[in-house]
Amino acid sequence: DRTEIAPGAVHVPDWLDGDGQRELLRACREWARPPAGLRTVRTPGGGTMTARQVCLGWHWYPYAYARTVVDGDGAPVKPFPAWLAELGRRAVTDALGAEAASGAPFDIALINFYGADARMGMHRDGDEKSHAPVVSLSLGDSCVFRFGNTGTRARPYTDVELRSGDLFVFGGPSRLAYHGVPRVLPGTAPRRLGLTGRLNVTLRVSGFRA
Ligand code: MD3
Ligand code: FE
Repeated sequence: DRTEIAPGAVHVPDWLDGDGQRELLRACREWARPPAGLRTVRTPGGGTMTARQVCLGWHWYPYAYARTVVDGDGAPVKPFPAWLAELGRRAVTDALGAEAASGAPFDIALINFYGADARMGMHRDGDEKSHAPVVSLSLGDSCVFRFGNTGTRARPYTDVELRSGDLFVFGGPSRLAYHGVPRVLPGTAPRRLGLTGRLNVTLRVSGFRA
């Protein structure tokens, strides 16, 4: 089951089965531990993001990448594991086909944790040098995901409910589209998963030199 909500933007509900979700959650819990663990992101304007984040491979801070947690404990960013690159390649193959998955391997993961009141405002992801597709995997509570336009932050939007286990891939003309998470739907996580709140794992290709 695969729905293209815009050119290059493909939603695959229930892509990860229960065991796959539990495995990824277990890994996220390890990555969240210090050093270089889960942190609150502060924006240059003095705001704080309500979703907390941990990075693998390259450390994102508003609005650039570094190899150390320059806006936190200063530790080296955690390594990006080979199995996660393989998972990402399978995801792109299933959503967009083998050709779209044939480029440089994924080398960045940004993992966002959303409590019941967390949101993410409309933004574009333009800090990577590569325009390769971005993979998004959702765990725990469902959310309303808002997909907009490339040229403007404004309407029209397409709102999609993302549930635990769902895959979304953003490639081609959708790679630089505005998007956000206007709300989390508390209490909607699968009981068996044992997660309160929502986790989103995005996999990206940096295009940076190692
Ligand atoms: C469309 N994350 O990490 S995932 C982000 O649920 C981010 O945590 C949201 O936006 C989240 O930057 C949305 C869906 C997503 C991720 C990356 C994209 C959509 C995207 C990059 C380009 C276009
Ligand atoms: Fe984003």
